[in-house]
Amino acid sequence: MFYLEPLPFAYDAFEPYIDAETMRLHHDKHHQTYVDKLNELVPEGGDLEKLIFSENQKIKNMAGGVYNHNLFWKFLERGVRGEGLEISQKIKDEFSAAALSLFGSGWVWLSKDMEVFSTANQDAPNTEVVLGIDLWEHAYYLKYQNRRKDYIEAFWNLTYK
Ligand code: MN3
Repeated sequence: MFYLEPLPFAYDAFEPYIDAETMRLHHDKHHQTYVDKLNELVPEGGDLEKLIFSENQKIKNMAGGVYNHNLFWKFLERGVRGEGLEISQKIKDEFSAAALSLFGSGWVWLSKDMEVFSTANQDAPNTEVVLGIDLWEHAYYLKYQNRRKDYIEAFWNLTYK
């Protein structure tokens, strides 16, 4: 069985940048759905870090959805603890530009080696990452509607110096 880990901070921890309602839906509904569907597909359970690279596209999608969100909450939690990541303005600009130009739904990540890259849909990063932004509309639509740029700008206010 796969389980949804509790959100490691209060739903309103990032008001006004991310509203509590968005956070609640994102964690309790969207993330939960990935967990539930992964359990349906792989009832015997397994190693999430292997399933994210499954050749079965449905399993890969759901495992990635679980894994990516686990990372996302962890990165945000770091900010709640006041341990925001120190990164240069150049990297921030590069990350923001990649996030703004990503077509459709997906993620932009920053690797341990300060390389910015994106993944489509719920494809998981294939290297160790220190930061990621969820660019699915469910991450920001209630508050920002189509204004992805405003969400990306707000993201830097959350946690990162
Ligand atoms: Mn999401």
